[in-house]
Amino acid sequence: MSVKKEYINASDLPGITTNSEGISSRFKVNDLLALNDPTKSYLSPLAVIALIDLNAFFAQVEQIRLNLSPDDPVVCVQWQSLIAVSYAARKYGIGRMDSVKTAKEKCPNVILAHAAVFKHGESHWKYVEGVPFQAQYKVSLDPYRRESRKINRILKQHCDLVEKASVDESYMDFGRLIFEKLLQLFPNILDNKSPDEYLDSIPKTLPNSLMWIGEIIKSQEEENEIRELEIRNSSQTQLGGTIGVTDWDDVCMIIGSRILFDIRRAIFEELGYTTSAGLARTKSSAKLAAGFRKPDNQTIIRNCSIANFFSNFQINDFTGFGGKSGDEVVNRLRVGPEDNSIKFIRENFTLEAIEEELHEDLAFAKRVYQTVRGDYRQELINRMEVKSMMSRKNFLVKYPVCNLSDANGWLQVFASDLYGRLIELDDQSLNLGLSQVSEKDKRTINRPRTLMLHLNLANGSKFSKQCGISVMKSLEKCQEQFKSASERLLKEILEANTNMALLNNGKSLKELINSNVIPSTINIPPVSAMSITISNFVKTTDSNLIDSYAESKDTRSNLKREFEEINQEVSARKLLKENGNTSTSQISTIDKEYINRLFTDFNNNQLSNFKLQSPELDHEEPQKSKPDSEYIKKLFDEFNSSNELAAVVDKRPSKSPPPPVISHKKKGSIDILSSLTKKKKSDGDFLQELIESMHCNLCNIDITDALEHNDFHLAIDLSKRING
Ligand code: DCP
Ligand code: CA
Repeated sequence: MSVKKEYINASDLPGITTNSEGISSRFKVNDLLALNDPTKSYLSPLAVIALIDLNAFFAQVEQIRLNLSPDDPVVCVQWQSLIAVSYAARKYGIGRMDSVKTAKEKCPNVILAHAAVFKHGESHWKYVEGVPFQAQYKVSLDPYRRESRKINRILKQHCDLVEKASVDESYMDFGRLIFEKLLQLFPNILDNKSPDEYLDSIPKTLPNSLMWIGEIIKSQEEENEIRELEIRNSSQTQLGGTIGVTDWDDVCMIIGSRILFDIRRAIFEELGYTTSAGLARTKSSAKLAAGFRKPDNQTIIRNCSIANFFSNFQINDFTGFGGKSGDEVVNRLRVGPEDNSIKFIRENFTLEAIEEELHEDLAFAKRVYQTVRGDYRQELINRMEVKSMMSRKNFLVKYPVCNLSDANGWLQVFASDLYGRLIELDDQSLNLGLSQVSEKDKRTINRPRTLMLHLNLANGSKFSKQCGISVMKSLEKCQEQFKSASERLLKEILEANTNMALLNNGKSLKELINSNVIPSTINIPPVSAMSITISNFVKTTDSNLIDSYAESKDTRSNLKREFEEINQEVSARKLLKENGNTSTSQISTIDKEYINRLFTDFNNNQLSNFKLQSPELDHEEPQKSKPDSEYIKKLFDEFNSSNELAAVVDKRPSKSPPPPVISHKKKGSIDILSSLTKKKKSDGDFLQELIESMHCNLCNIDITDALEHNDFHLAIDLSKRING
């Protein structure tokens, strides 16, 4: 039933008459109680699982964004291809296989809405007029993910157990909602009964608040009955009549059909999207049901109608049987070309017989047996198991990437794209509605530990290189790390595998970088495709993660390398100044702003340290020395304020008088820089001393993390060199 239609007020109708006469219930008290337990409800014979699927999802998002009507023939476009086709456009025979050109031929008024895009070098996607130039842009799916999150939020407001199956599909387990409603409508249902006892049969007439909503699939017997009635010229109504309600499983489905409609209606009213949905005992049946009457409808499969409903499908239509595995089952179980594979297997094979045929995989054999009966029970998973994420672009043959700056610009785009997808992953992990998951588990987040860069050159050679990356809570920091790590890998691949000197007047990549040549003038062999893949995800609770540049050896060495690069920048800057060149435009990437950001991040970490230490948030967080953190925070405050002044000074016109001397020392504050003028031991000795004594003589404080404190001094040293 369409969410745009008002449903008939069930209270105005007579209660549904059931066919329970003389039939005792097949269900036990335990089956009903299981509904109230999210870890068991999917196994109950009374289970009610829904699947909601958005209609022509990307096209609907674009239609609503552009303030168009559902009757406008909108298609969502990526370059010259269609990625989603609205139902209004489908009326013209347009499908996903069409191109922009053929779609226009079929419907000259077709509305082409191009997906949002990242521009080369930018970290934010945007919508652009017309079709963007493919060589300069990469499509972003962020807007659809964002809408998907809004939809899922609504689902979770209504239902405690939601599994997001794809960008526009979610399963829901209605167990608790149905249990509650059953007890409300039938308050005596559990009276004086032990868990192993059978439930009473359902009443002859159901309360008149209960009515079926949607397309209720009939059983074979019901269809036969209809045919007979038609022959006798009787009229049929969609309500009651031939839709048998014989036991509590049917009552559960009636209640579920209303819950499902209310959720679909909420999505429509709050966001404007129409959906198609299915309701059945298992996920796989609900999935088939959702696709049965599209768009804007819901299909309900009572247990008695499973077999009849399945006659519309073949085994290959079930999730997991689509490819070779479905064909294998058909071949191994000798399904004839004329047979309906589901019916054939159900009627000709016992479980033992299937196990015999598929003996090398007994679990799969059992799955086949259960699937053809609509009884393959799968638990709803409330989070996606991510193994890896890739962001990639194939460059047009005419426009390969030919210089380092161009390549780095795409790495920026990939890093931003992955960042957007990690936000979505966090959102899923942190907003779980699963009541069986403990509060602590609900805060589990996923972070990648490995980054791999793939590089395809136009001459056909392919290279890839990976590196470890630090696990950090801040996704912004992850994004920065993706960018810096992939840029580094790119340089390493180029250095090791290509003859950069040949393309750059005899200079190696190292020489070019060291002499601060502008990256856009550093030629690289033409690149035809490039991607970043993040993988090796680790699960951790968000409170366990305190980002720190001293967190791992990896980060520490990254930091050191970055500092070295900064040093090179500084020397170059000095050199330029000494040579009377005041222009800083040749000095690339890492500069004071970057260092400032490092410091700000460090500062924020210190703050988040404090927050995470609050007992109500996490008792297990190892306690850090508060005075130490406070002291370090103070130092950074001072650094920041002095640096702000320095930044102002830097912006002066080139001919203005020299800047006033700025004192870093504030009244009552600790003089960091003067403390650092005390001769510090060599870095290695200093760290060793910190580790042994857990005390810093320079700051005169006890420390809890020697590595972190050492890096703090590294940073201060650096700041002194840059600002001093
Ligand atoms: N999608 C895509 N490329 C594909 C398949 C899908 O980009 N090959 C995107 C666009 C779709 C969205 O995923 O809008 C959801 O995919 P569906 O298969 O659910 O298709 P639609 O939602 O577009 O249509 P339907 O109403 O048939 O579900
Ligand atoms: Ca869809």
